[in-house]
Amino acid sequence: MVKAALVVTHALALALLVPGPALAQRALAELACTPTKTDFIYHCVIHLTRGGQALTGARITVGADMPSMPMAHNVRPVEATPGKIPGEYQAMLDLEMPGEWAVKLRLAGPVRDQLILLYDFDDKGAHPVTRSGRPHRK
Ligand SMILES: [Cu+2]
Repeated sequence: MVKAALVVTHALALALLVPGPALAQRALAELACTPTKTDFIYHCVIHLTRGGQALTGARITVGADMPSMPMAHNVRPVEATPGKIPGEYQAMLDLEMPGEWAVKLRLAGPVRDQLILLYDFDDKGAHPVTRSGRPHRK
């Protein structure tokens, strides 16, 4: 009896260690934003991939929040439209101030998922925020 219980435990541990297909196939997104002539309105291109392939046909709702200022902003989520190349989508983000924003992508269609992208927005565009909290410049 003891041995059987051990075997079961071992199988369970393995199941937990091996990522399931859903996890391995998570969508990844990158943002490239350029400021427009209007203050804090950015034109953003979202590059969406899954398993290294361009993810096409997704419906993306884009929202934004400032982690450092909870409840301070109320940015209305917008629908992204397909961009020029497969896996590309574009949206205008009307942010209320520069700084660090958590851009929230809600995906529907072939993949249902939610992605949070931390980006620092300034007068040149948007840069991904690294774990150290400092914006990453290319
Ligand atoms: Cu703010």
